[in-house]
Amino acid sequence: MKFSDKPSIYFIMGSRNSGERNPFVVLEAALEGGINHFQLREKGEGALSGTELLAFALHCQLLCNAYKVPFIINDSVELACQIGADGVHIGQDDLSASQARKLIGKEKVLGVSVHSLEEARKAMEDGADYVGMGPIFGTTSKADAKKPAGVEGILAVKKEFPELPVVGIGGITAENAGLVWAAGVSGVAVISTITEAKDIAGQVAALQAANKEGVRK
Ligand code: TZP
Ligand code: MG
Repeated sequence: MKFSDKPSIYFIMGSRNSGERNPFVVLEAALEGGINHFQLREKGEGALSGTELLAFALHCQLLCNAYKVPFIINDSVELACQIGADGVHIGQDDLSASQARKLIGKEKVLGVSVHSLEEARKAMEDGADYVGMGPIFGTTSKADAKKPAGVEGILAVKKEFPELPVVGIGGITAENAGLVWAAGVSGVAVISTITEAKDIAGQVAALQAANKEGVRK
C-alpha cells in the first residue's frame, strides 16, 4: 500500500501521552485539525494492555475511520490484525519487516523505524511502505531515544532512494519543521507538539504551513 499522496502530519499518541486531557478528545481535535495519519503507540508507565488496550484501540480506530485517516498500530502486528487496523509500525528491535509484511499481507501499510541508509535499504527490500527516521531533534517523549541526529540521515536516504517515503520524527515543532520538510520528507511525525498544544488545530496547520514547497517528495 502507498504511504500518502499528500505531505503528512503524522500524529502519534498512546493513552499516557495526553496529560490531564482525555486522549480521545485530543485525537478528535487532531483529526478535526487535519492530521493525515495516526499511530497508536502505547508505551511507558501505566500503559494499557489486554482488553483495556483493545478497547482503547477500537475507540481510536472508530475516530480515525470517521475522518478517513489511516490508523496505524505500533509494535503489535497481532493487535493490528485482530482489529483490522490500516497498518503497523515496527522498530529495529521488533519482528523483522519481512515477517511483518508476511503477517499483514500486501494491502496494509508497513512503517519501519530506521537510523541509517543500510537500515532503510533493508526495510525497503523487506516491504516497508515508508521509513521513520529520528530523533531529528531532542525529545522527551521516548525514554530510550538515541542522540538527536539532525536531517543528515534523511538527506542520505532520499539521495539514494528518492522514491522511498521518509517520515521525520523527534522534537519536531512548528518552528523547526521547515528544516525537516526541506530535507525531502513525506511527513513529519509528532507526539508532544500536538498532545501539549492549547490550540491543536492551530499546531497542525502550523506544521503544514512550515512545508514551503507544499508538495510530497
Ligand atoms: N521515535 C523517535 S523520537 C520519538 C519516537 C517515538 C518521540 C517523538 O515525540 P516528540 O514529542 O514529537 O518529540
Ligand atoms: Mg517498536
